[in-house]
Amino acid sequence: MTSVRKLLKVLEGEAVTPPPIWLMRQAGRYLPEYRATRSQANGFLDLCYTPDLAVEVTMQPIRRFGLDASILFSDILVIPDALERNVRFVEGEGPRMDPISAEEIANLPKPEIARKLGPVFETVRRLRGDLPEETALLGFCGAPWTVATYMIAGRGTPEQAPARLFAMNHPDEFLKLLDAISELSAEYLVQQLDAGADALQIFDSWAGVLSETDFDRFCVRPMKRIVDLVRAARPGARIIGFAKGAGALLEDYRERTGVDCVGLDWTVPRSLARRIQQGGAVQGNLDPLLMVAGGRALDEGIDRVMSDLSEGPFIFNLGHGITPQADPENVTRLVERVRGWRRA
Ligand code: 1CP
Repeated sequence: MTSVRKLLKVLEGEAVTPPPIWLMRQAGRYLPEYRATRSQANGFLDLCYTPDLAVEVTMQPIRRFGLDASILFSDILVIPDALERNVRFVEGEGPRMDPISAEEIANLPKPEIARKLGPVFETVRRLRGDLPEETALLGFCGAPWTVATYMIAGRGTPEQAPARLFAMNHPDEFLKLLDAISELSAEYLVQQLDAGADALQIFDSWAGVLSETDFDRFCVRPMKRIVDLVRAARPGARIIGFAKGAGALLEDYRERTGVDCVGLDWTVPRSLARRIQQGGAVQGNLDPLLMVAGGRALDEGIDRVMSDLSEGPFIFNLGHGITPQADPENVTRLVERVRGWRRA
């Protein structure tokens, strides 16, 4: 099926000029209109679970910048929330939850996703109605490894020592936890597709702290399991896999996980990026700090990414989420430059 949505053409392996563009974390604190809507919610999770507000913040960057894709406003930590881990967001500190023990993993609840996360699916349904015809709508979830790091530590930690140590001390329970998250996440993604999401992204933000063996066991296999489960339920589902910091281990990530598109962070060398692109679509990989710096540094960064990757199937994005310090004017500048770009 050919689509008016450029991002979907790229996910089918087509090179589109100019490439579709969207930004990870495009709805967020760098936008004054986000901060205004956020202040109407009773905390961050309430924002995620109130369709009126979640639709509004999802639409904000689309209205302001006319991006080619919109990403559902939610968070990867709604899965631990569905698993009753007492998830909360502490102002100025980030997410917190009750650290899970090996004993608790044996007795994880089996939440009914349709009911627990019902408001998220309602948000997706409304968004597909409100978005412009040509704007793709992405659903998402966190990859099992990344979600597990928060469930074990109870918070974000710099190198995920608590989760890595837990996997060493309780290998069976740890794999069981990854399995439980995989199954729940696959169900969650299928329901996002049914509610109207055009494609999906799975965020493995902490893939970069693992050895090769652990990357295989904790990132690649669970990612493949989710991809297989989603495609068994909804054949042809389009999926972007983003394993941040995985470096050389990204070489055969597409083949080993089955994702349609490989997300690249800004540290991935161009030679590797181009080899990965030989196999299909890639997404990335501008340094997000350039959205703070702006000016000539930003222009040069954009030209570098375009010159490296714009000839093949490519989705322009940052190499990770946009930060609260970014200047919205730099996003306007970025979108204009990408859309007007010609090889010198
Ligand atoms: O107070 C606020 O407004 C909270 C800031 C915020 C926002 C805007 C959080 C807390 N989450 C989100 C939204 C969000 N998170 C989206 C949808 C919005 C969009 O992209 O436009 C998405 C896709 C995420 C995904 C997410 N949440 C990831 C994976 C991507 C990434 O950036 O690595 C991760 C690791 C999280 C956990 C999380 N949620 C929020 C924070 C501050 C964090 C990171 C905490 C940490 O590691 O310390």
